[in-house]
Amino acid sequence: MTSVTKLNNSPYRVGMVGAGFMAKLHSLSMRNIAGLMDDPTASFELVRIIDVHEPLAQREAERWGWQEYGNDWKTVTNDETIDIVDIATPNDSHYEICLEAFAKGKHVICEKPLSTNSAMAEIMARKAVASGKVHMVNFTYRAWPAIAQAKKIIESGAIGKIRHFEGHFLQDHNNDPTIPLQWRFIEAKAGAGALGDVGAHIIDLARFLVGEFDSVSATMQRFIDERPLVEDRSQKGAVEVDDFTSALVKFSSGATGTIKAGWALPGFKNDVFFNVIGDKGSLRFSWERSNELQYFDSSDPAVISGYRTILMGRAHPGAELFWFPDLGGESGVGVTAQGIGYGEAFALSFKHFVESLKSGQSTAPNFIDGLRCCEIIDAIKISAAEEAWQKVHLAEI
Ligand code: SOE
Repeated sequence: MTSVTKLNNSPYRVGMVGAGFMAKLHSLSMRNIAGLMDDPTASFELVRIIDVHEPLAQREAERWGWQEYGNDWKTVTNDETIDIVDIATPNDSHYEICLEAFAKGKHVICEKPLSTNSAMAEIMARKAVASGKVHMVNFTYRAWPAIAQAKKIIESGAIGKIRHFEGHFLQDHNNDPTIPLQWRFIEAKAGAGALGDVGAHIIDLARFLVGEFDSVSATMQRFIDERPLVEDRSQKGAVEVDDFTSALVKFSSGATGTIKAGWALPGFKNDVFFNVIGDKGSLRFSWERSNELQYFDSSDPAVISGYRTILMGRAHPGAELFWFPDLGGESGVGVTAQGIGYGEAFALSFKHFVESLKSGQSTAPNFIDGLRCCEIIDAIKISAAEEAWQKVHLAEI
């Protein structure tokens, strides 16, 4: 006898605002995370997607199975049946949408950077905390297995007291001067250029792995001053933001660091890189070999002293969601490492979000982390403008 049963689960109902590139990655993650986590309670219902350019919203709805699309984000925040507002719009619009979402009792996930400046981010973080709802800023890379494993090794004390953090996030795509003057090049809309777009991630990772920033000394450069206008490519308009920012860092712990953020540096396709150097060992990571973590242990005998490469697989945080099953061996050594990539990174970020939703605690990178990142970006901008060390102001939340 055949049988067909209708599933009776109650997924989290999501409304997404912003149907650009990030919508693809968020949709992919939300559609797949319950299956990957093997947890039916981790499922999302893609209710409505909004974009001011409605055809974009329609396109994503048709491709990813959003039930409805539109052009007014208030149809998401005002909808009582929606649990979660997912925001992936230009940075200057995060503030208004987030505040309205919290006012209407929604959980919120917001793309980075949280806002264009720390004054607005502070208000957003206060509202998020006061709302009692789950809030997350999508600092994707924290959940990445090699990076989560690096954090575990640091916490275990294996590399000892951290002396120095060297980190960068470098890309080269914006070295193409024919790329038009979209919102990321306008300061009022983006807050910062490479510093806000990719620098936000390396700042977050520096905080995640080492701790709070005390002060910064920075330089900012722009390589391409004008770009074709989006509306009329025969005309040009001024780029207002950085193409490359580098900063010396003093952490509150006494450790020092360097961070660099660039998006017009030939040869760097998408390199999230760090080297965390402690007094007993070191850790090294590069997105160009993103399934590997390099670990150096000073206590190794001299004849085998050197970095070892740990290939990420089922034994490492998050990687166990993917591909080959646990075969039940007891040693834990016979695990597979088939490899994962950028799409899976977002799925892992949504795993963090689901865990927060289920516990009711905003344990994943939250709006306070988003605020701290904006405070550091502001300090870097001031330091570069004044050509002086700048203390990072940490608002009390
Ligand atoms: C584009 O520079 C971009 O997609 C960023 O916006 C992301 O945050 C980063 O993960 C990769 O590069």
